[in-house]
Amino acid sequence: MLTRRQLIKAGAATGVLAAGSGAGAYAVAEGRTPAGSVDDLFAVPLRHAKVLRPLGGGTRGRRHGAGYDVYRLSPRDTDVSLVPGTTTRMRLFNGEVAPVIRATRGRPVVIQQTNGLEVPFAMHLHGGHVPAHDDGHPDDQLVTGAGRAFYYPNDQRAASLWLHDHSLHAHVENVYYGAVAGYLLTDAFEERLPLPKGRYDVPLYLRDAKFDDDSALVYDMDGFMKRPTVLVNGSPRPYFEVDARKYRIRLTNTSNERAFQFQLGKSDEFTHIGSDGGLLPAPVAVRQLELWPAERQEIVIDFSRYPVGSQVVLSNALAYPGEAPEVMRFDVVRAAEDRSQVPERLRAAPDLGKPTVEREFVMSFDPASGQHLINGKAFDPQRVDMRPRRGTTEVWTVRNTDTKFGIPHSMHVHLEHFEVLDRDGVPPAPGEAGLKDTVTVMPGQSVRFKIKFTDYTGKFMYHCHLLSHMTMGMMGQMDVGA
Ligand SMILES: [Cu+2]
Repeated sequence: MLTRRQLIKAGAATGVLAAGSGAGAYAVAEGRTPAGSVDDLFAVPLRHAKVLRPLGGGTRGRRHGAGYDVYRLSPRDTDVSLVPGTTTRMRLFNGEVAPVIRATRGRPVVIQQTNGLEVPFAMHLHGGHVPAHDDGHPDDQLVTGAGRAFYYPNDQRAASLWLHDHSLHAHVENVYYGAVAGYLLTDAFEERLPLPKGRYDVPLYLRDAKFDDDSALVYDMDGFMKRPTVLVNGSPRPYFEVDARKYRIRLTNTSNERAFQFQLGKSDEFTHIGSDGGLLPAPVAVRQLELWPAERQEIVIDFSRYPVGSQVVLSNALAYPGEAPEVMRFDVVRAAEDRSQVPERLRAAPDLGKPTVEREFVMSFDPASGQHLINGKAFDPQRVDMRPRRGTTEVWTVRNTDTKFGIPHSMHVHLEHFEVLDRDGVPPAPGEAGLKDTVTVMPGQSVRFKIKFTDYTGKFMYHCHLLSHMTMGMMGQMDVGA
């Protein structure tokens, strides 16, 4: 158990902006032999996220029962070799680093799960529009050895969703030790677009990590600036051999607190096509792109602009001082045909209706208690913080008042995606014009968004997705009524 003193320290230490010394951020790498280290650059090939097949084998999409697919997805302790010659114990779904379910709108998915971990587990489909019973309420935990089924209707727009633990006390460590999976939902609208598909549609699950000299993952709640290794699908700063053509790359940040600001090559241009809630209204040419914890950004990189033999580095402009900024390297190895295109129009945002309710959420750190609070309160599973009504559109204002400690926060809302209206009164940039489910709010900033409650009633969470803030209280509970 944490002492009160440790709690205060942990809370105070979570200021990403307040940090700056970077002391020791890369120190764990020093004194190691370069061979077989997680800190070697571009020494290992990118692991490709394993696409799971429905139970019963056979081809993907095989029908089971009344038109739904059944998967088995169970977390368990697994020893994996992230770099040759080393072993790391992780908590992984089906023993795989970030396995992926590919689902189609209109065809539900049932997931059967047994908790093979020694700690509780409560799986949440991040970005999913699902009944409360299947949403992974923090109290809805599977104890060790227990099992259940989750039902995901897949009645929502195509989007890159992901699965992670949401259990009341174990989620931070369960996510840190690797219990995440991808959930890529497509639909007929998206399938008709000429975007890169098949093996040119590549999900990348990014996170930071700290390893000890024996390649074991080390979790230190205070140590968010001391996780210098970046893993992409579990590969430490890998290289990825690509064809000289366009790729759709789906970026998901599964880190606890790490922010990325991606840059490609020498500030080369790439195309931003989607975010949390799926495709943007229109593609945006960018030279940098931020990705905060739990967010997704989808991009198209056209590698035909580079001669075969080129090596193009994706780097993080928000790396802490002393850290290697490199995230991964694309090696352009062969010419290739490319009939894919990025259309000028992608997907218009839906009309979320006229708002009739306004709410305000003040995100703040309390140095006295070491807790992170929403509207002055730490999470209490016995308390319902608000009762939105189904069919109602609301405007939420999220204010981050943590200027003193310089702590960024985010707001993630379960159940519904939302539309960002403005940041400090300024309309969102084109890259934020699509639907979102997680929005970052910098110290002193206010973000307003519009959200409509549809379909499902019951208890759902909203919280900061810097996971150690959430575990230190920055979460609330809404009970959506009919
Ligand atoms: Cu926060």
